[in-house]
Amino acid sequence: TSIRQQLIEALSGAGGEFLSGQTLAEIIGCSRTAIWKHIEELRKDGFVLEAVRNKGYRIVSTPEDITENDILFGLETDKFGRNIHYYESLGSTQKAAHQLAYDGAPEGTLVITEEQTSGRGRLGREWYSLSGKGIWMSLIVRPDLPPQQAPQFTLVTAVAIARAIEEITGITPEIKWPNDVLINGKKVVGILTELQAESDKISSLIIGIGMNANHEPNDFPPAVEQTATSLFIEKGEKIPRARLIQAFLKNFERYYSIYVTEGFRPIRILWESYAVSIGKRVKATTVTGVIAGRAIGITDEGVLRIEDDEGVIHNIYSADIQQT
Ligand code: BTX
Repeated sequence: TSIRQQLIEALSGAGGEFLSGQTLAEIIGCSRTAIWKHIEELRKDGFVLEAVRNKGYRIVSTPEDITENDILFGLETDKFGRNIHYYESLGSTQKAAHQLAYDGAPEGTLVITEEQTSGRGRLGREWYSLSGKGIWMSLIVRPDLPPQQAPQFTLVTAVAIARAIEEITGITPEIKWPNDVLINGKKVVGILTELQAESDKISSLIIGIGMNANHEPNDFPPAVEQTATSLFIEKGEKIPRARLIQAFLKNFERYYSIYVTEGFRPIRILWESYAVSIGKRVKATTVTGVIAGRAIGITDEGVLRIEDDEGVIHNIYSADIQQT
């Protein structure tokens, strides 16, 4: 076995305790410089390793780990992600979260899985959720708001995701109304917001997020290989998924609180700073037909505005958008 592999095994076997560079060098039978070099390599590959002088190294998480403890360690939120349901495999985290919400799970509850066997997108579409490569999760939110405001949460979520991706990878993604996050024009994240409502009040929102984190190019099925990408493909380095989840939860908590206290406007401004289609010609396919024109922005309600060639402004509540 390689030094790298032995190093991973030694650190993982230490059960979260520190091991000094000297000890590691002795166990593995190499120089301390070699240990140090491999520690740096592991960091680049998404391992989170804590180094403390006089104590040595300790493994905090591997790029593979997204269990409850991996997410809780270093999580900076008060509420979001504090209650985690982790599964190795699920049909859909949406389905599991709906049931939990129905049974009274508190706001901030997160359902997360390594793999989805029937991950879903909007309108019954499929969401490919390969095992171990992505972040497939659903968040339960219980805002004290009327159901009409539910779609705005897709935009709040998109902004929180864009920020988290920036923080973790240094790449600034683009947002495509209403629910796609793109890098270099390819889809890296999809968002699905579903509602449980009483007559005039949201009882819970189930916000589903699918992030392609560590996929390699041939991990995508032919149906999406031209249109999908992953953070690993774009960045060239493995993504520590737990860190990305933490960054998302922190940003979501922050923007959610801004939204609830100050309204949608500040979110709209942030959202527009990431938006790709604004100012461009687009084609919106809605359930009632196709509208072509220039996307001029979103309203304070989060509704997309398109000005057609006659100068008529259309408010788009739900559609698929293509840039033309
Ligand atoms: P959407 O309807 O906007 O996009 C779905 C479309 O995106 C598919 O028809 C396909 O063309 C493409 N697609 C499918 N899988 C991928 C992928 N992995 N990467 C890029 N493109 C893809 C978007 O719906 C909302 C997706 C939400 C997914 C999350 S995962 C956790 C939660 N559980 C669940 O079942 N869904 C949500």
